Amino acid sequence: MDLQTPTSATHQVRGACPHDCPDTCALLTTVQEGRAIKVQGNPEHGPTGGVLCAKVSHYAERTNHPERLLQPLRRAGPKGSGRFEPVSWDEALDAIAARLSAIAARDPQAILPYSYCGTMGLVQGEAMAMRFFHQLGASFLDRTICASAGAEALVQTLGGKVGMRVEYFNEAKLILIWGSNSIASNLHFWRLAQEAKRNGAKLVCIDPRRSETAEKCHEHIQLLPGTDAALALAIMHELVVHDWLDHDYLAQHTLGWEGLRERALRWTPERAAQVCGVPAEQIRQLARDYGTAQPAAIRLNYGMQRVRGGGNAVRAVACLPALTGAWRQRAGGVLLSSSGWYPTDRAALQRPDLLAGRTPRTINMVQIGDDLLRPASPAFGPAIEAVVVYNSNPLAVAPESGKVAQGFAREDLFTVVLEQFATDTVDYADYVLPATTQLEHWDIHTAYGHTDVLLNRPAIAPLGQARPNTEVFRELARRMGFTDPCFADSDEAMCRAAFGERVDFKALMERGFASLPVPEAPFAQGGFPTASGRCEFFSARLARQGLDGLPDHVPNYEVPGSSARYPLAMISPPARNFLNSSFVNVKSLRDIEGEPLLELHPDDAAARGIADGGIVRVFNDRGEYVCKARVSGRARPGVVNGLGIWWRKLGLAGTNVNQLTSQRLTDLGRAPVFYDCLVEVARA
Ligand SMILES: Nc1nc2c(c(=O)[nH]1)N[C@H]1C(S)=C(S)[C@@H](COP(=O)(O)OP(=O)(O)OC[C@H]3O[C@@H](n4cnc5c(=O)[nH]c(N)nc54)[C@H](O)[C@@H]3O)O[C@H]1N2
Ligand SMILES: Nc1nc2c(c(=O)[nH]1)N[C@H]1C(S)=C(S)[C@@H](COP(=O)(O)OP(=O)(O)OC[C@H]3O[C@@H](n4cnc5c(=O)[nH]c(N)nc54)[C@H](O)[C@@H]3O)O[C@H]1N2
Ligand code: SF4
Ligand SMILES: [Mo]
Repeated sequence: MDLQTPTSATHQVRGACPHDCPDTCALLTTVQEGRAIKVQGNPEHGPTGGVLCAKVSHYAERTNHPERLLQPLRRAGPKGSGRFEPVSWDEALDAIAARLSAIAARDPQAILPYSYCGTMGLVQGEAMAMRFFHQLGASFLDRTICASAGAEALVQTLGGKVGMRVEYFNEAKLILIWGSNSIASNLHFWRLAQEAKRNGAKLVCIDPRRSETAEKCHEHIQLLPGTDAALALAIMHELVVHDWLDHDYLAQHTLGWEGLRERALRWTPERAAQVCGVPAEQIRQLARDYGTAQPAAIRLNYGMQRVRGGGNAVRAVACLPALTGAWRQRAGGVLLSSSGWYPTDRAALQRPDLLAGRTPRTINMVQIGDDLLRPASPAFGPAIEAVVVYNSNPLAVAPESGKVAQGFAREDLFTVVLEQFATDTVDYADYVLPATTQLEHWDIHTAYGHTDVLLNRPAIAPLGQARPNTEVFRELARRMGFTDPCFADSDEAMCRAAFGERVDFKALMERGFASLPVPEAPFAQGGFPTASGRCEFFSARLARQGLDGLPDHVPNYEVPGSSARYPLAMISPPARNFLNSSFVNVKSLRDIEGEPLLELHPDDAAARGIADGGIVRVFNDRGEYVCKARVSGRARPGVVNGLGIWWRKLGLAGTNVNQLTSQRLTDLGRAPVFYDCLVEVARA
């Protein structure tokens, strides 16, 4: 039976998980009389294996949620109050088009799109939206909030966001799980790691937090945040001293070995132990394991690059497999992201030619707090007068949210938010436009944790008056007199255009997914997509920018233990049952998480008279956050874990963990430093 044809009261529709997660699962949605009643994993899709995480198993609950936004709204109270009145689509779109046109007549750069990965779909993400903002000449948004430090590091070292194929991790004999809570955020990799474990592999987790994943590995290296490059260099030190090197691979396929070797020799395990806050003997053992196990695989993840030196840290770790020649085997090497393998036709989707020679200024999404408060100046350009938010919740997710809230509270700022739910950001909108969910629209997806393309067909009609993002930008384009035929493209046509002939669209229509032809062991014989074709330990491009050409340990801005006023380092990794700030409003998932929590080590709690379950104030010069203390072995001494990302309005005192984080940027990639943050904690 063709799954797509409704032949009975219930039928199933193939789709793709839209969330910002490496696994990009293939979905099967069961529809009964036009209503989505169940979302499951597609068993035919290898990487999904028929299994979804707890969050998306609740996707039908999310879609049918009684609090879905189902009609356009206009502000009817002060900014931030969340008071609105319903309006028709025509009224809302006419008013928005008129206001944006008026601003654009003065300077379109005063208009800013603000979007991230609420959906990872190429079509509901940056396709019609980008066409619209390109034609308008709006400010560019530097989309750096998650991964750009690590991405830039990979590009400078391996030549792209490429690495091992995930499906071979189960054959490794050693797996380093580095800056990743895989059970929470990369579940389908964790299944492969467990298979490797059953086959005798050793699993080592490198993480300041005793995460759900760390406690299930053979070894946990509980280093201080922001010290990974020191650890990687000390591993290299041991590889050199014990000659656990693949000299042939080094000679043929790497660049800059002499310099890196010299630098590594300065990082004895004792020196790294001081910096990382772990025993030197543990570092020696880690290096011995890495130098002698075959094949040895590293699952690097983005948790370790949210600090000042995050780019250098990823560069240092990404060098390791070339020292030992681990790349020679398909179960050896490193994987941070696979997104660079995709032959996506971004120009066809986003149409940068519509800029017609203009080069608008760029606003970094990480510094939206400061930039919304910045007046016009020759260096900055015009003050930001309008923000169009879609696929993102900046009030909750951007750093230093006190300033973000102050910026969005500006009476003279015009804010439009396309959303599925009344998030913290929606509360500050002038107009709220109800958006469809993944079950209600077309899309096409790449992944960053495997190498398949997935198609998402709508399973049900849009609920209420909800519309896909694409439809909103089509309608605004029409009202603003944009006549290029691309503004009439349908969503299905854009799905086809995303890869052109390079991916078999017929297979996508029939099965829902198609695999890219990526080699099993892509760098077994070198062939890195760098300028030199080698793994670049030394990057001439970075050196030309005046940066260190070799990876090094770059200490945090806020070094753990360096401040008497703020003696604790705070990291804020995701809570397992939320996805960034999505799902916080799904009651069944919120009930599992309970309340906003701060995990503290028993010694740090005792020193402050804090009991498990007590309410605490977490604070620094940027602000204050009130939450419940969880005194537990998940935290190491000197480091507290503020699990994210709660909605501010569902927190105990109207803020969340980002009230404390800073707007500073990483060494590479202009990314945020969420996990480079000193605080003090006291009983509330
Ligand atoms: N359940 C769930 N899954 C998710 C998400 C979610 O919010 N919830 N978010 C999705 C998104 S957008 C992303 S980018 C990924 C994020 O997932 P990951 O890329 O895995 O990154 P994080 O979850 O930020 O951090 C992973 C681990 O790194 C640790 N860590 C923090 N600082 C350091 C450090 O300095 N060094 C080292 N070695 N480790 C450190 C944290 O304690 C955490 O356990 O997950 C995606 N999947
Ligand atoms: N302290 C701290 N802060 C962090 C992080 C951290 O680890 N710690 N993680 C950071 C990371 S890795 C990331 S990626 C960012 C994530 O930041 P965001 O990308 O903003 O992610 P979400 O919080 O999930 O918000 C996405 C919003 O998009 C909406 N949405 C989903 N699909 C659609 C759609 O089709 N149309 C429209 N219009 N809206 C849609 C959802 O309802 C949701 O409210 O947060 C960052 N912030
Ligand atoms: S594991 Fe990731 S990709 Fe799969 S359903 Fe959950 S959030 Fe989506
Ligand atoms: Mo992310």
